Amino acid sequence: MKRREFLAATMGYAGALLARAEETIPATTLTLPPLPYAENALEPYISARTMGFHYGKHHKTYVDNLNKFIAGTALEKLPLEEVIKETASDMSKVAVFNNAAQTWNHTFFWNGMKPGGGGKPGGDLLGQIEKAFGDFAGFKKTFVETGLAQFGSGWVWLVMEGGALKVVKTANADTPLVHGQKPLLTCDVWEHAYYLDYQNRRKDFVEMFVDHLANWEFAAAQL
Ligand code: MN3
Repeated sequence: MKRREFLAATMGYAGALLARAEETIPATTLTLPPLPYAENALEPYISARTMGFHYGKHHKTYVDNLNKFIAGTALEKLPLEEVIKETASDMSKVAVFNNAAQTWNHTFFWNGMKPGGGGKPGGDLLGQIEKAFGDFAGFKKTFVETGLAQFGSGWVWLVMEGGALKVVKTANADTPLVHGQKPLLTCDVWEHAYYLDYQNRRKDFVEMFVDHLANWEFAAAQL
């Protein structure tokens, strides 16, 4: 599909799409985005060794593969989010989708953590969490249980859908972006995210994410 055909096929949100397409770096020049902190900045909760593999190898490979797959196709002119939406329901492009979505999911994950993060958010976001989950402890319980309930590789997310916050899980590369949900925060529950530091203890890893690393300012900024 040519770029103009794609735009024509998506006239429903063409205004926003065109505006964003002009602002966003085209996927042709997609490079591994820099981490928002040093590789050792999340220690002792996530080791520099894990970050070295997870960011430096796993995330980089998704970016490299994506660039390889879209080179010379109509997709290389599109911003990353549009590549994801364009390929989400096309089984012939599942490898492109997987690498595009994993590229996006990881960048979102890194930005959703910070040294000295975790604990309760403030302001309007806390109010929204209390409305959806009763209290912050209710949110944490739901987030951890949902992360544990994801059988095999995937992600646990805090999302906004239909004006309410929800916790959802996705398998493998799947992302709320293609399910009409607005992601606020995510924790990677693929084994590569925690195995070097937590071995099989996924529950400890997700609890640690909420208690010590969640970047609530980033989450609030998504609202
Ligand atoms: Mn990962």
